[in-house]
Amino acid sequence: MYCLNPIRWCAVAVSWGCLVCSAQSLRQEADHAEVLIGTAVRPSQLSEVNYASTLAREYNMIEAEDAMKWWVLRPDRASFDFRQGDELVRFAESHGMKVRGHCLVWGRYNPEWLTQGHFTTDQLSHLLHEHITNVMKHFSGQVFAWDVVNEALDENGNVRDSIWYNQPGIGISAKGTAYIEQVFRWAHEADPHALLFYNEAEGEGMSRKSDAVYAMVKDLRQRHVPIDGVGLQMHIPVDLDIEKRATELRANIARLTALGVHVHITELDVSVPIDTKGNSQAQDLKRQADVFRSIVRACLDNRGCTAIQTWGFTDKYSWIGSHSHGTRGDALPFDRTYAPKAAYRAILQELSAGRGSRELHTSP
Ligand code: 9MR
Repeated sequence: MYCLNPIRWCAVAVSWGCLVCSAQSLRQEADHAEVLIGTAVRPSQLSEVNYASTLAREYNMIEAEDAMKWWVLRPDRASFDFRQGDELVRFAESHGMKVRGHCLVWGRYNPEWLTQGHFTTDQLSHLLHEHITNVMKHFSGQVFAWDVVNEALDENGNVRDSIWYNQPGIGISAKGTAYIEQVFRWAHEADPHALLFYNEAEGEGMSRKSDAVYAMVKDLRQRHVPIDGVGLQMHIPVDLDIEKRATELRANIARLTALGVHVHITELDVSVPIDTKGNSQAQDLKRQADVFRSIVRACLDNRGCTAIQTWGFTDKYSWIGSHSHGTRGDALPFDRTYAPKAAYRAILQELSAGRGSRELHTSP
């Protein structure tokens, strides 16, 4: 009963005598289901008509894929360059979208002047406090939620070595997660209205890493450290046991939300193998749709899971191609010509089925 273009879906359904005729876009269904549906965005693509129109039609939330990271915001020690971030905020405001901020503290992809600067712990502490304060104040009232800390734990659940933790760190390296606690406190001071998230990779199911995230968030909440949510990234390959993954994801979402924090699915993509001609297989894309369906359903079934975001939306632009040296890709809901894929239709159906009594906890 679907036609490929969701805009035309209603008209086709009516002409076929369909009585249930409502879904036109992901964002319309997400609004009804009271969940945020988002995507990472690259400001350089906003001038492309298909990119901008698909984005505005389908999503009610965007996040800067890179535009709010240190390496873009901080060309040197003295300057802040907010131009790309501001462009995203303007786009969001003119299309009634929310903006997630990503990310204030990450041990990787920092500018060379910072990593090679031989700063002391006192200097690093000052630099990080200043960065968090200036960036959050700049986007205050525009960015409703921030990934304050990104990927701070390793696969065993230990705190990763990093410039902020112990190389040389901001001065509290012997105390495990104490530096994470400190930056959440600074973030809350800078913008008391923003929701503050810890964002982690490969810790979506049940594992030593997700156990450590859970234990850390539990400890922080018990001591009233201002943390409001956990971001589950979900960069996953299609070839996995869907049932097992979904069951574990549900269990992890359940234990995290029981602590009183939001869960956002923050960076979902489901990569499939790509052949030497750059093509993927139909059966993989069908299976990919089932994976998207199971994840969206797992989120919607828990009202503390308040946002579902993919890491990009068109297979034309994704980090996976270069990361996998062309061996994997096609991981997103729209193909390279912006046609909706089976994955899109699976998400749309689940959002449509998820309409109901969910609450939004996304102020301001
Ligand atoms: O997709 C992002 C890519 O364009 C950047 O080069 C890279 C380094 O900044 O970051 C990628 O996004 C990452 C995200 O910020 C954190 N989780 C993993 C994402 C994919 O690597």
